[in-house]
Amino acid sequence: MSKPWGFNTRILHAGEKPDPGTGAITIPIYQTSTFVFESAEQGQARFEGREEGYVYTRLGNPTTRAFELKMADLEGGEDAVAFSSGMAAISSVLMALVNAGDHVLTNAVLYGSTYDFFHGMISRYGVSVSHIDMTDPANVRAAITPRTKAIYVETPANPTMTLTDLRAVAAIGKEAGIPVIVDNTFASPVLQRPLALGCDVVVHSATKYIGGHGDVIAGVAIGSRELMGRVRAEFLRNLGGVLGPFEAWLLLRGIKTMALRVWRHTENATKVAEFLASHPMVEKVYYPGLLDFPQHELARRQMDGMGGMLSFEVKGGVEKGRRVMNAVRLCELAVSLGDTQTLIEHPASMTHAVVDPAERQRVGITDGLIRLSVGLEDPEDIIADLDQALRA
Ligand code: LCS
Repeated sequence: MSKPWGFNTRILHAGEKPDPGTGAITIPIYQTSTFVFESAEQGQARFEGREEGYVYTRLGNPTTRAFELKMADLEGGEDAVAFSSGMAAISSVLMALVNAGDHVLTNAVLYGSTYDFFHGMISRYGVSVSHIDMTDPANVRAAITPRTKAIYVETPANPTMTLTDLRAVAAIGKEAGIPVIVDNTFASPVLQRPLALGCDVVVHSATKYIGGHGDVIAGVAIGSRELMGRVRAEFLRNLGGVLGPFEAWLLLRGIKTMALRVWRHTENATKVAEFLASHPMVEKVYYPGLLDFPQHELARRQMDGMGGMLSFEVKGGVEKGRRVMNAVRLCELAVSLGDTQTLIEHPASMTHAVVDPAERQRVGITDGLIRLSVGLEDPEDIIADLDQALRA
């Protein structure tokens, strides 16, 4: 038997074949809402799942399917379901796993809307949530109750870069029979593959490093055939957060350079983090690649590289931070991340404004924290821009 393809080969070839009709090397954008049946019997057979084939784009589409198959392959899962956004993927997977009366555990630091989904929304449907410090995996075991039905982890966490030991939490989940869901957005499958570490489901905001060009909003979930089948048949079908074929095509285009981009983002972020760490106006830098990052050893164990995201605090707090964000000329003042360009933003007033201020303080999302998504520019230019902004 021949050796299985490497990751870089699979990025290009998994899930895609030249179009059988025309030989087109890139998959066509099947921009259609519905698919014509050859007979009434065939229509019935497709609805009953007795015959493979497409029915209606909310339930499946060939361009979207190619993206799903590629993501399943790259994350090492049995199947994947694509969504119209990362939030659609996260909410659909969670709703597939819990019922009224159940309990969910999450790590303390989460992307703002994810926090709001757990804290403000899912509780209205009778599901209780505990946000706990997962930097010590023992806290996870201690917080499990007989009603706990899901353990949800974001690592590295947005925006503090706090890590969770995925192998340890996966083992605890396995022992208790509770699925572990990991938001792998910050690392991308280039740098971290949670399923290989024993976790059960991966979710992504594909808006970020997967698309990579700042031109699409999308999400994807990867996991067992059984769970993904349920997620598709109930939550994609009935809640309807479906990815459009054009967006799927943009993702398939973006993903071809994902490894090249993510490694360059990592190289640039390392240089920027080292620069910031030595800058007299900077109080603290949060980047897993720095030797003094408290979880640096864990980062080296579970990630192949440290990624393009970092955050930092300037001396002089919120006011000085605001001056820095208003003084940048190259870095773009914008939320989102993983784009080609460097993006700078203020979590407390932007991405994490929905998080209760006391909770933000408790988990380290301070008012003076600035988040940087380091782009693909020449690193010297990013550094020069930050330097002039810090001195302004
Ligand atoms: N998970 C993480 C870790 C995220 O950072 C985001 C979005 C989402 C999920 C949701 O994905 P979406 O629905 O937007 O595709 N994070 C954003 C951020 O930090 N700035 O703007 C969006």
